[in-house]
Formats: sequence, structure tokens, C-alpha cells
Amino acid sequence: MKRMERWWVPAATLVLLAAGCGSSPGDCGTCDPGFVCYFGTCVPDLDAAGADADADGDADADGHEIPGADTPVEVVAEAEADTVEPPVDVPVDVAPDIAPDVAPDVPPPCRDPVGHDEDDDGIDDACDACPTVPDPDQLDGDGDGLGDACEARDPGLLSRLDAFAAFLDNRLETRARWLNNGGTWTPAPDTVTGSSSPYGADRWLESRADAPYAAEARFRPREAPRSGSNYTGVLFGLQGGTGGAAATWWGCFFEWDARTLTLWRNDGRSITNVASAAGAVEDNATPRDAARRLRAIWDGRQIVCTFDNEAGGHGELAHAVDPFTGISLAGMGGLRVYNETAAFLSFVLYR
Ligand SMILES: [Ca+2]
Ligand SMILES: [Ca+2]
Ligand SMILES: [Ca+2]
Ligand SMILES: [Ca+2]
Repeated sequence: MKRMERWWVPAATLVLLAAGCGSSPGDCGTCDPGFVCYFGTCVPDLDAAGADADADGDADADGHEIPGADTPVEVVAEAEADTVEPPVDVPVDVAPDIAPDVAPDVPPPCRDPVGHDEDDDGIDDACDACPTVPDPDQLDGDGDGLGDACEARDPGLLSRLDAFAAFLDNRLETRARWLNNGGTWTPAPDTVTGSSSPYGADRWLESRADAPYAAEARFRPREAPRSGSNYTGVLFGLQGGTGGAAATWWGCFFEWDARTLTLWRNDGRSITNVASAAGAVEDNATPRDAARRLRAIWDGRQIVCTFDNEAGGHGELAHAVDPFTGISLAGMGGLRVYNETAAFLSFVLYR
């Protein structure tokens, strides 16, 4: 006998479920399997086939699972689980082995090359973070785009190339409007040769702004000079005079005979040796045609001249500038030879 409180099946449903039952109360005749007679109506036998006990709906009237009656959905899911798992593991195991071979520290390809590599380090001038110093690793510790090899001693001072002349007719030179004053300046592939005898000859760029900046020139002295002091220099703080002549300038110079590094200033009346590095900056045996580099760095407080040659020679000097003298260091950058002939390889203004 069923309890009344278990009756929740709607009356309309009961009519549909009453197939095979009699019409009198208590007389159902024979109910279908899974049904019981209740006041003349065949109703589901909830004790024998509980919904919760047969979640997949394939139980028989007594609640027993029917062998082989699992749904196609379950069969497919199990089959896929067996075949999908191996591919999932493959990329996880393979990726660590591939990564070291695929991602070495190689700079990305140069997207807009000029087809020239001034320092022959494999990096095109247009993409070289330091175009005049071989640095194939392109290290840039402070991430400002200027390679470590080109930074000043204080890496926070300079941050970019303001002008770079490889002395080729390439796109990086278009801003450089060179003006010549005295001597002879002869363009050649990858160089421009300045010759002055006995007086100085200047070559300079259009005007640039003030500190901080650095001007750099690389050069190879040419045929031996006849006599006297022989200077090759990088100019900065150039002030234009009348008739295109440079009226005043500062310059870091290398002198051939004594192999010295000196700082000079032209105040418009005379040219004065302001400071000198102690002793020679290279060995006397260094060949005349060795590549050398002069750099003048102005940070707003002091001028630092540095010298390097390809044999490892190095020297530098520092000169504090008295801010009350009113001496301007703003202006143009350039090249100078005095009683000397030198082939200039490149010129750079850093900001
Ligand atoms: Ca390069
Ligand atoms: Ca380089
Ligand atoms: Ca940098
Ligand atoms: Ca060059």
C-alpha cells in the first residue's frame, strides 16, 4: 500500500499512465511492469524504480541496470578520452627542448637598413645602437636605445644619436649640412680627408643645442706631416662668425709627435691650450694609419675629452667650466686638422 503523501504526479499524467488498468476502485486488472494498482488506477511503483537510483534512465522495473544499455554519449566520451590525452602531453614535453635553440640573444632583423655597417659588427648603421663601436650583442643596460658601448661614464647623460655621419650618401646623413672653412676636404668612399698646411681647416655641422651632448670623430692620419705640431681634433660649441667662418669653438685634439690629448679653445682672439692629459695616450710604436677616436663630452659642468685607438691605447682629461665666465658651449660640432692630414671615418653627435 502506498502512502498518500507520495502522490505528486499531476492528474493528467495519471490518465496517461493508466494503460491496462480497470475502471473500478481497487480493480486494476493487471498493471504493466513498474506500475501498481492504486484505487483502481495503475501508477508508477516509486519504491521499485526510484528516479535518484537510476540517473541514466536505463534501469528495468526492479531498478537493475540493463547490460549494454549505456548511452552513445558515454561511449564516445570514454573513447575520446583514451585517444586525446597523448597529444595533449606532447607539446608540454617538447616546448622546453625547442626554446633554447629558437630564441638566442640575436637582435631582430633591421627593418629599414641603409646597406652600410660602419663598425663592421654585423649590425646595419640604421639599426646599430652604437654605430661606431663593434657591439654585436647590442647591449643597452638602461634601455634608452643608445648601446652601452656608446654611453658616457654616467649612462644617464646621453640617450640617443642626434646626428651620425658615416661619410656616405645615406639617409642618416641628410640632416648633416657640412660647411668647410680652409684647407681641403676630399670625400672618398666611407671617409672625408682633411688636409691643412700649415694652418687649421675646419668642417662643421649645422647648429645644435646645449648640454648634455657628446661629439665624436674617428680618423686615420694619412701621409707623414713635414714638421711642427700636428693636430687632429673634434670640435664642439662652435659659434658661427661672419663670412661662414667659425668665430669660436672648443676642441679635443690628438697630437701626432707627442701622442698627447689636449683641450683647446678659440675665443675669437686666440687659440689656447686649456687642459692636457698627463703623458702620452698611446705608444710611439702605434702605426700612423691606426684608427683613432676622439670624444668630447659636455654635461653642463665639465668637459671630458677621451681618446682611444684600435691598439688599445686610451687616455682622457676633464676640465671644469666656470659657469660665471659666460662662455657658451652651445653650437655646432665638427672636425679640424692643423698642420696635418687625416681621413675621417665618421662623426657622431650624441644627445
Ligand atoms: Ca654596425
Ligand atoms: Ca655597433
Ligand atoms: Ca643605453
Ligand atoms: Ca665611414
